[in-house]
Parts: sequence; structure tokens; C-alpha cells
Amino acid sequence: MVKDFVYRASIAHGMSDSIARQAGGKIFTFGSYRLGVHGPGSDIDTLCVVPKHITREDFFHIFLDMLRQREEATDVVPVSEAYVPVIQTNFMGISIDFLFARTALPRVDQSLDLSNDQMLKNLDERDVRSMGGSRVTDEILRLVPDVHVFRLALRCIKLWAQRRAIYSNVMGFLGGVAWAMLVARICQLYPNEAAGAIVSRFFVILYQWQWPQPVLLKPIEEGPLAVRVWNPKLYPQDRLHRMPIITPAYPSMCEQARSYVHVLIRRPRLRHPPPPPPPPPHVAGSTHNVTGSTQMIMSQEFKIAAEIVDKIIVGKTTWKELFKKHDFFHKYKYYLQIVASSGSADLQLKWEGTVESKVRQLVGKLENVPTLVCAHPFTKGFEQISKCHNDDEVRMVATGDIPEEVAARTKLEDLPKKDEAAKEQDAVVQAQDAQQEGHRTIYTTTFYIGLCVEPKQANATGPRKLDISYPTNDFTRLVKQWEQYDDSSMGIVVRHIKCSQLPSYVFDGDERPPPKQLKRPK
Ligand code: 3AT
Ligand code: MN
Ligand code: MN
Repeated sequence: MVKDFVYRASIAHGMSDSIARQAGGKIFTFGSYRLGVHGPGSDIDTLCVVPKHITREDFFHIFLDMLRQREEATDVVPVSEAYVPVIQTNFMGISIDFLFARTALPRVDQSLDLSNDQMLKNLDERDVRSMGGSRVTDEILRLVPDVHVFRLALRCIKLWAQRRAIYSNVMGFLGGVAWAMLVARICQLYPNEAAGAIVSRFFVILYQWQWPQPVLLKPIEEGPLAVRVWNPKLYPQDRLHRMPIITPAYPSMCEQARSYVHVLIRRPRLRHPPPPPPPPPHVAGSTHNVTGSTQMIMSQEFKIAAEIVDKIIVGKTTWKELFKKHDFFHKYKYYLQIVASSGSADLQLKWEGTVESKVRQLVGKLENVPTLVCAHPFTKGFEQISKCHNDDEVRMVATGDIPEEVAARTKLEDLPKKDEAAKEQDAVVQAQDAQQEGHRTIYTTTFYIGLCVEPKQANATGPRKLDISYPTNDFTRLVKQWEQYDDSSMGIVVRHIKCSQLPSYVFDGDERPPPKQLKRPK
């Protein structure tokens, strides 16, 4: 299809049939699929590389239309304004992300190799960024001593990180590329070890790692572009990175400082949040995703895992224990609950994405509150649809209290499945709501931050004060700065609750902890 697209676009640009036929076009995959660690929920990240006369506009018109005309394609969502522009599709039930990169070459044939840095010369920034994903994955695979061992170990680490709720770039932990680079580094250090040993070394080494010493798969290289590569000696911003994990392909950068900061819209099943305006080149303070809290939490997890693996090795326990589910909702006495609400599925997708992308910043601000030791963000938001019969119910739902009778009204089939389906669903629901006056469907997405408060001083008198009004107000102000924000159709509520007030949906089959007896000194 990509070759056909190049041909059609070449003809549209007035080229002769024979030249258009020779223009070529090639695809490269990247992401988990290319690394060989994809699972049932993964997409296929695909980069479409074209010759220089084909434009990004061609891609977002001609190729987009070609996709839309295929009946195998159920969702085709262009996100042309993103930091890394993408067409998200669902093709024969498989999500595929199509990225676009235009080379400076008159023809792109099948022998084209993206690893040559000279390729990047005279390209648009977006083309360089789009090629980056593929260049990085290929370089990782090239730099590990044994790809088979690497894949096995990485699958294990990914599963572990997901179960322990520390797999998420957006929330200030690490994402797929960073985990892959960490495992790759351990593989390099132990080139002859089996995957099990790599996993064991992984936890020990990372627990002891002297951050902010960077993790590098090879020395950072200079290259032909006028762009900066990661260099804490030269750039003060780079010194702010707490856990620098540096991408091996030129231009090398700190993985967590990449585009994730600008994430905005999340689709329900197809991922890749498309951020709207391109960011200013270096946003001070916001370009490092890992915070003091998330770093501390990951470090604790490395330690716990290292101890479990030690026991596995001597036969005292099994691998199953390593993959035990996190205990986030059992761990803290107080939680911050962030409720993003709106009246339509379509709007909610963008609104929750906006709020989600800012949670990390709230965590950063909470860390400055003197009595707070740690602010632990949970990696995913909880989505709810509530049918409300009156304004009171709407208000309660939007503040995070879903009354039982409201919850009972909402049936499972109301859940939005796909963008298109969600839109249709929206129209139906709104029509129904309009018929029954006063009835409204409220979409909410709730995020949680666990609060670890400093233990009370023995000689302190009176109640301990925990004032988080500054960070929370600042956060709501910040999310409301979103250019599409509208006070009448969107809500944002941040409040702090006791663990006993956690709604039952967060426990997801787990036992709710029994109410704790307050220990009072006699
Ligand atoms: P899955 O198995 O697909 O869940 P993955 O590691 O392939 O895991 P993604 O498909 O989300 O994860 O991302 C693949 C690559 O695309 C990783 C990164 O180089 C790039 N990428 C992901 N999200 C963004 C984003 N918001 N902006 C820019 N690049 C992104
Ligand atoms: Mn992917
Ligand atoms: Mn993807």
C-alpha cells in the first residue's frame, strides 16, 4: 500500500508513469513489535519512508483515503498536528500506527538503510523524529549480544513493571523504550548469561545504580545535524534528569525527556496520544518525567524484586511471586482523587488525556509540601459512565462519589469501544437524555495519587497539618489552561480522601482491606 501511495502521489505531482513506478517507498517497524516483545494488546508501529517529492500532506490525504477505502480498516484516525504525526488504524482487528518520514532521496528502494546518520541531513524535524523510533529500536537490537536472551528478559521485565504499576511514561515512571534500554544494558554487561540470570542481575544493578549517572548502550556521538544531543555538562536542563537513560541512535537524548510531556488525547484501545501544538524546544522543568517520588518507588520495587529473585534462585519461592499484583490501593492511608468529567465520550477522551498528562506535574508540586514524604501516582485512570437523573447526582458524580443507584443504572454495554462507535453512542445517549429532561450522562475518569505523610513527631501537639491546597489549586488552574477547556462542559475536582473512602471499583476483585483500628496511645 505504501508503494502504491508513493506511485499515486508521484503521478499527482505530474511525474511520468515510469518515474513514478521507480519512486519506491519502504516500511520499517519499530516499538514492541520490532523488538519482538509484543503481546495481544500491542499495535504494530510502522514507519512509511518515502522519496523527497512526496509530502506529509500527501500522506495525510492520499494515503489516508487509501486506508479509509479498505474495508479491513475499522478505525482510521489521522493525528497530523502531533509532535510525532501519526495515522492510527485498526486493520483486521490489529492496531497499526503509521508514521511518515520523507527522505532527501529521489528514490527509496528496498535496500534503504536508516542507520546512516547522513540520512538525516536536510530533513524536516518531524521526519527526524519519526525516523528516531525506528533508528533507536534497530540500534538496541544491534547492540545486544544475544537478541533471544534480550527478548526473553525484556518480556519478563515488562510484565513485572506492568503488574507492579510502574510501567508508564506519562505518570513519571518508565515506558517501553526505557525498559528495553535498561534490559539491553544488563545484557551487554553479562553477554553469556541466560535470560533468568539477566533478570536477576537487572534488579540488583538497578537498585544500586548511582543515578543520575546515565545508562548508555554506547558512547554518545556527535552527528551532522544542528541539534543538541544529551549533555548535562553543557545544558543545565539535562542535569535535571533523575534517571537518564540515553537513546543509542543519533541524536541521542534522554528517553524520558522525549515527547511524552506533550501527550494529549488518548484513544480507548488504540494508543499513541496525539499532542496538539508542537512544544517549544526546551521547556524548563517539565521535560523530565521521573520525579523524586516515582524514582523512589521504582527503586523500592527494584529492591523488592531483587530479594524475591534471590529466593527464587535458592528455590525458596517461584517466579510467580515476582509478578504479584501491586498493592497501591492497600498501601496508603490518604489518597488524592482527581476526577475529570464531561458530558460526552468524545470530549472526555481529550479531556482525560489533558488531565492525565498533567498529573506528573501535580506530583512534582506535592513533593515540595514539607510533611509529604512521597506522592505516588497510580499508572492508570478509572473510566466511569454515570446516568444522572438530577443536578445533585451530577454534582456527586463529578466530585467522585457515584451514588449506588446511579452506578446500577449504568449498564456495561454503554462503555465506549471505539472512536467512531463512541461518537454514535454519544449521539444516541444525548438524544435519549434530551427526551427525558434532566437526565444526563456523565463521563468521568479518576486518577489516584497515594500520599505518604511524615510520621507525627512524638512530642507534637494538636492535629498534624497537611496543606495541599497550593499544589492542587495550581494543578486545576493548569489543566484549565487547555485551549479547548470550557467551564460549562468539563469538570475537574481534586480532593483528598481516606483509604476507607476509596470506591470499590479500584479493588477489581481484590479484597477491600478491613477498616483499620486507630492505634491510640494509652
Ligand atoms: P505496545 O506493545 O505497543 O504497548 P510499545 O513499546 O510498542 O508497546 P507504543 O506503541 O506506544 O509502545 O510506542 C512505540 C514507540 O512509539 C515508542 C516511542 O518511540 C514512540 N511513541 C510512543 N508514544 C509516543 C508519543 N506520545 N509521542 C511520540 N512517540 C511516541
Ligand atoms: Mn507499539
Ligand atoms: Mn504505537
